[in-house]
Amino acid sequence: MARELIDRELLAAQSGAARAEHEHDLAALSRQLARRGHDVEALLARARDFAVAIPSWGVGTGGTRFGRFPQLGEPRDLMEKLEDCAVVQQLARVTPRVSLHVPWDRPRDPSAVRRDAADLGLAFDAMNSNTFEDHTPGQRSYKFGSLTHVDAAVREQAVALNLECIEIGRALGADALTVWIGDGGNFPGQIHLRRAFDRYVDSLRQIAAALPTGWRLFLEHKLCEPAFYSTVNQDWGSSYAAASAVGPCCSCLVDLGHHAPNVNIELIVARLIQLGKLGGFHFNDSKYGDDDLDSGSIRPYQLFLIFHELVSAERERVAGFGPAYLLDQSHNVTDPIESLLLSAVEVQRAWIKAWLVDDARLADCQQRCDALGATQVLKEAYETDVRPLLAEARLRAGGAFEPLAAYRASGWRRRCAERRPAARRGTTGGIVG
Ligand SMILES: [Mn+2]
Repeated sequence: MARELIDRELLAAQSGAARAEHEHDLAALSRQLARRGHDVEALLARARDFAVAIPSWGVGTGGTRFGRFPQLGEPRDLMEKLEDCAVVQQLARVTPRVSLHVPWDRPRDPSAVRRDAADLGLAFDAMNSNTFEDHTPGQRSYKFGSLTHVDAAVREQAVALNLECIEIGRALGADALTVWIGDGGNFPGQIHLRRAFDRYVDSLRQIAAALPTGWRLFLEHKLCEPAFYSTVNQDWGSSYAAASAVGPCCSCLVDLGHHAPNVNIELIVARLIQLGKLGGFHFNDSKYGDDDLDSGSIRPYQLFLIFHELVSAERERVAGFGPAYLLDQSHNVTDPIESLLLSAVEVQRAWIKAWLVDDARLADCQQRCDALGATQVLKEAYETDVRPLLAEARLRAGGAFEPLAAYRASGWRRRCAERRPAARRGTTGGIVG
């Protein structure tokens, strides 16, 4: 039984007060879904089985290059970050795993961290290597690249950090490594576009060779930033080419904020599924670029359409399909726990709604070239209010009826402000790939 940081009595009081209305709403939704051929118990099982990981950097206040506005009670070290992750998991019951970023969170004793996390009901998701900034004085600089640097010694150092991530991840019980590099050029001619990509693949092969059996290597592409003229892995095509060259253990990770405005991301998702190279997701939302806004805060329909592709692959039991899900957001003006609670539920909502799509009717509309009929099938699923279903799934799992309200009532942040008085060091968070 996991150690719970929020008082159970508080959750029980909240759900108790709402019980009668909730049961009424759930019964109405069940009847509506039954008319459409859906079994609520089966959907509750889907909701229960869905999980999205939390990044260790996500519980600290983020920022931009203009500044950061830390809040009271921020986590100051890995253990405190795990506590905040555990609060999110206790209330929303969608986020049982944490993804670590090295060296921002380099556990001195990974086995002890694993035990502490398990005590809080948490396990570990994909490891993330950071070779997009310099962290150790005296080390070779990543200013002009890491895995693709022209200097072999810099590449070796960057590969070595990834191998360290794998070792830490083994001890933590993780089974994947995500590689995002900031490598690229700020000027035409600065880097040799083809040679840099060759060096990227070569370095990745060295990392892949060190992967334990069953581990996966995810490549994260990004259109631009920090290199603003060209990036080595800039799009899903480059990512696919690199993953294919590295081998079966390697696949592509889609971060929703890493595309040009108006790009059809669900189409990219479909292509990568088709090609057997969809490894995972970094969920967030964006208006202009890599904004790292909260998932579903601006374009919830896009999120649903992406999940429609994912659920479609799941229904068809596409071989080897099993993407890893992570929230990758920067919480600049909110309490990160509040953002993570709402975002986790938002992603779970998109997942459940995608299961409401009437696949047979959609296929029939497509066959008859009925464009409006087809799009209405999707809208019908998307417009279904599944809040009672998600609340029921949370309640059955021991979570909160309304996670945000429960969190605010718990006074967790206020207590943290007392228990975590002065930051020993700047909490890491903010701009991540
Ligand atoms: Mn990302």
